[in-house]
Amino acid sequence: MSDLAQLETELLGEITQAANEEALEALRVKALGKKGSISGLLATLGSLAPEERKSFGASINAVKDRVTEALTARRVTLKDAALDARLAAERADVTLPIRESGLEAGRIHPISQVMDELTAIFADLGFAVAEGPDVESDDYNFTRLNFPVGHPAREMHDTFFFSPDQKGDRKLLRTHTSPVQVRTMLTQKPPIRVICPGRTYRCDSDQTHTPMFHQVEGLVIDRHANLGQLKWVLEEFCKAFFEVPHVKMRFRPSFFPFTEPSMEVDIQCSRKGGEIRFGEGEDWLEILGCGMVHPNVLRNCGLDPDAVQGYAWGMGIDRIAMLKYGMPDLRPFFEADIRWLKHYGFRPLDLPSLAAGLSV
Ligand code: 2NM
Repeated sequence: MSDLAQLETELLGEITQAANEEALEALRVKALGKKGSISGLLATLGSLAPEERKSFGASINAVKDRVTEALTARRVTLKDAALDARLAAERADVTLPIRESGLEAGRIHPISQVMDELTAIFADLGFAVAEGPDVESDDYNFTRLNFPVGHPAREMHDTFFFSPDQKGDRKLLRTHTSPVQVRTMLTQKPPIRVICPGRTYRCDSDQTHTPMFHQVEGLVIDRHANLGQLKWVLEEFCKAFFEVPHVKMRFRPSFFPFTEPSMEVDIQCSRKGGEIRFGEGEDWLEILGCGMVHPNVLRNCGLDPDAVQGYAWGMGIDRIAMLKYGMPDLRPFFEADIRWLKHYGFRPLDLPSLAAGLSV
């Protein structure tokens, strides 16, 4: 076998054996690169006699073509094999369960849930939701609500005051959501039907009180708004909220500066084995305060007590959330403990509605 034929056999053999694209590239350089074996043979042509040069040159070029062809063919084979290997390694198992999404892992806080439930119930009764700022003026939080300056009822609210501004005005954190009702009466024309859920603040902290808590208050202003309607609204609310067909309620005389007459309302319940049930039993539980809006409040809010009257009520959201969902302690509400929220929280897409059920 001639040297040329032997070189060709060797190269073609090595090319078929090349294990990967890098090895193949090394072979290409070894044969066809500047210092490669075939390039070396071509460089010797110059020293040959013309007729010899012609036939040997043709033979070398033929070998060069076949080696190039073999390189190309092997490269295609290796590329295909590499792709097959990658596809096999990266194969997705479409039968695996999907990863839990944030929507599944997240929970709605019981206070948000109860606010959504309240809103659904009162919206069904024709009430709109009104909101206002947490930072209020003394005027809206107290004076217009018939808390006279220097009246002891002001001190009972344990108010958080801000430092006075240049004009000597002292802002405060609202101690109830009633200033939202003041704002509503000042800007809307009767008939008015609103509920005002939101954050409220009092400088009080123990087993049953947190300095920030949540209230919902309701207000109806109309020509003939009366106590009979108030009782009906509150009974309908309690039945819907506690999800029972009947409730018994007890209205006891009380005092609030902004209502006259004023009442505290108890709901009948049973307490067996540490569990509270509504609509049965012999025990009473206080759940809210209410009354007819005081004529002074109506006047202070631009309304004529001889033309319209109103009823209003207020209750603690945190407290009714604890009652409804059997949460024994108030403090975890504000501790952001993910384990507590997993236990007591609600799923984000289970929105409360009267048609689908308030709490699923
Ligand atoms: C309560 C109890 C009774 C009340 C009164 C008013 C307003 F602005 F109309 F005068 N808002 N909220 C009210 C009445 C609140 O909470 C225990």
